[in-house]
Amino acid sequence: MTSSIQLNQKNLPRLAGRLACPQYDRSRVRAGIVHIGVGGFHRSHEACYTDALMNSGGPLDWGICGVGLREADRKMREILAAQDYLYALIEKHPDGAVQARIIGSIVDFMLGVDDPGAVIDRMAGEQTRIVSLTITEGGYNFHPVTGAFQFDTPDVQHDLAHPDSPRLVFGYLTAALRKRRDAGVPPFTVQSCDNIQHNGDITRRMLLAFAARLDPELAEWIAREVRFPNAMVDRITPVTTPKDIEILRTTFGLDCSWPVVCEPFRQWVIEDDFANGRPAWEEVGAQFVPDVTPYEKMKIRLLNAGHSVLGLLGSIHGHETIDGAVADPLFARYLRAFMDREATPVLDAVAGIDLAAYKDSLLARFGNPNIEDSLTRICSESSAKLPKFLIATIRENLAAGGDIALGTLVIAAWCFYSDVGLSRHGGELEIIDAMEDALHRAAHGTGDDALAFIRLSSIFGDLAGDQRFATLYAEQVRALYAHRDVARSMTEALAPRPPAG
Ligand code: CS2
Repeated sequence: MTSSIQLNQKNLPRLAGRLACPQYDRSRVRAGIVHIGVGGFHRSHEACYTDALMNSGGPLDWGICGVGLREADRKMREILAAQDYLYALIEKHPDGAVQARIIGSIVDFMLGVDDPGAVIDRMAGEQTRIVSLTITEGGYNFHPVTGAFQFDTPDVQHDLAHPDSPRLVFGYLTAALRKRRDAGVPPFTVQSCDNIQHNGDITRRMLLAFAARLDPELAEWIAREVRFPNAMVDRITPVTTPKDIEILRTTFGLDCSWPVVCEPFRQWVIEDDFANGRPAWEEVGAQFVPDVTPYEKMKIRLLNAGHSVLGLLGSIHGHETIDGAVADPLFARYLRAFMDREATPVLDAVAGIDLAAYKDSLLARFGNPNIEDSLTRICSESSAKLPKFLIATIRENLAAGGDIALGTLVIAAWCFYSDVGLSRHGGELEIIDAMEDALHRAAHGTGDDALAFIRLSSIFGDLAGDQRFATLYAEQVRALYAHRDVARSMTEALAPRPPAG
């Protein structure tokens, strides 16, 4: 390849000979969607489906205006703005094949931290018919145990005091919906794309709790008029590395400062419950169903929990990536046993889905050696993920007298990870978690009180009071601290146990 070409709108005709580019006239695209939280996942998923739909000749009024609410989103905005909001999507196949294409569905990007009023106006404008969200599991602001909206945080207090210049998503949604109601404009649909079971219902409940504090009448209007479809979203999207930018340059002759990398697989199952129109995403592979419950539970309790199982146990064993962990026969066996013995018994049957085949496919996807999904990414924000991904399964098995040994060891590993923070080889483990201090403090008490970590009630609720769980956990955490050998602990947890009494 001679020299690489900078990614921007003007250069698209020259780039078209090097890789797939948008086939539609981007100057005619109107942003019917405002998306809050433009990270890797949005760019590999919703933005990609939407680009595919416009490529296939679909209408151009469902483009995306990206929105970042935090200062940390500035870098993404600046990079995308310099590229006319274009970016490259790199699909990495298990056999080493790499495909890249340019995604053109994002056509604007606004930063709430710069001008909250402008973002609210954009959301309130008639052209916006969907506001979609990837704000991470922690962004929904519910208490992990009680599920209640948490009012006692500085940001929420700020938003209640300054409803026209909010910081959090619920402040923005409330302000924009108020404007629409007052102007007689029909509301937008609020579409969550995060890994939370009943993500639409939770968004609705949180928004209503917040809005009711500000204006009970508005909350009633929202409850009546706004739709919040539940959805299951899926595409493994590792963190982009400098190597990926280099691949684009050397293989495709493209300069893109922040491409997104993902696996070939993608899935999106959505409840068809939109108030103000929607793109025909089913034409490009999304599934619309009346009830997404069984799909989302299956995905969260198998895929996301499976990631956490490999992430926490694997990190302290010294693995660095998901594929590295599943290439280790003990970890592959452990993951499959966790899915079969503990996760599957508490799942509901999904019509038309063969769970055994689904689990096989997960092992194959995790094994894709080119994705190199780092365990640091997987373990980040475990305090927001584990209650939904894994602790829920343990609770349901406790209630049903099911097996819990494999899941419980993951909690013991999480304690060790949060306290000692070292892998078997002495490598320092990076802990990225909004609750990092609390986790560390609780875990650090383990030497004096084996149950110290699980007494962290904001995560575990009253689980420390469950005799069967507490006894097993104490035994496992003590053994882990004594031998510092997670493989030995895993082998023990895999051994058949007498049935729960
Ligand atoms: C991962 C997810 O960090 C995590 O929790 O399990 O980001 C996962 O890769 C996606 O949900 C895949 O769809």
